[in-house]
Amino acid sequence: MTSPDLFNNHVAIQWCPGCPNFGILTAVKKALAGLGLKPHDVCLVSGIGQAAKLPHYLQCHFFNGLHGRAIPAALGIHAANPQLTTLVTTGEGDCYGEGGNHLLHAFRRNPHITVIVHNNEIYALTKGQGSPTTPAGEIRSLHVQGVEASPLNMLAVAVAHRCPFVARGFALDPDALTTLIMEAVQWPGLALVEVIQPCITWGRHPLDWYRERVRPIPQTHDPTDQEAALSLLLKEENRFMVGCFYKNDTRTLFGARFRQRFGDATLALSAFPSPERTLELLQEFRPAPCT
Ligand SMILES: Cc1ncc(C[n+]2csc(CCOP(=O)(O)OP(=O)(O)O)c2C)c(N)n1
Ligand code: SF4
Repeated sequence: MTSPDLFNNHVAIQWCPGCPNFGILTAVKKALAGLGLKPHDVCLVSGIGQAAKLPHYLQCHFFNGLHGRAIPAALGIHAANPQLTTLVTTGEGDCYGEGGNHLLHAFRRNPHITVIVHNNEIYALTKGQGSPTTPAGEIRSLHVQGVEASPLNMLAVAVAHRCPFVARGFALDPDALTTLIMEAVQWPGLALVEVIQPCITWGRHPLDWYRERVRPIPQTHDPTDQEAALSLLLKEENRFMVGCFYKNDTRTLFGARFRQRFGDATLALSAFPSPERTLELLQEFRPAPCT
């Protein structure tokens, strides 16, 4: 165990005061420290959005990419250096909307990375438009007659595709979320942790509305039972149920297949060219001068 304070940095936080994203930030720091990790062991990857700002507020490696493109970047980072603990922090707009395709294919590839999805059911950064999880009928700035499409149930999709670890947490319960993230990071394979993250600025309900609805998965649930996990997730009344729905450690890892093909050494540690060779390589990409 290390100290969560090791992950503190001095960047001014741009979230609204009191935003539940602060609870997720606390949980991520505590989980990394609880696993005995130090900042140089960790790489956080994100796209664009309020959730995607989380890596700015931690002392560790990070890559802030384009909207929706965190997963391919994380996959590349993990392939290049599997010794890094790689996590994606993202909003449901970023990850289920613009980047939904990448998440679906990550279910197939099964890299050992953890994807934490802050689900506030809207695009918060761009001022509260409907997102892939907004309840149908909810009126939003661009959906003046209510959202027509039905919300995406990505945890059910994940279980259907045997994503190795599928869980839901609550941003207002950072202790339980810390435990979930610790287990997710350690789990061999892709881990999807969706977090109920109310938005206090553009959301429709006060925080107590969520506190009254969030409840744990029944203790009798067996998370190794795929059909039982799906059956819980397919019930609309369980959309505020938190805990681990599904676990599976039998699938081949992306990293194992990658190493089988390219050898044991990691790209980052063995294949780094010298600075001189790097300049030569870059030169090859320079456009020829116009004639
Ligand atoms: C290619 C592209 N499309 C759209 C945008 C505008 N945009 C920025 S963030 C965002 C949505 C963020 O929503 P979400 O991922 O749910 O995160 P939140 O802000 O709610 O935490 C959108 C549509 C963009 N930056 N780039
Ligand atoms: S707009 Fe919503 S999600 Fe964004 S920082 Fe404010 S409360 Fe949090």
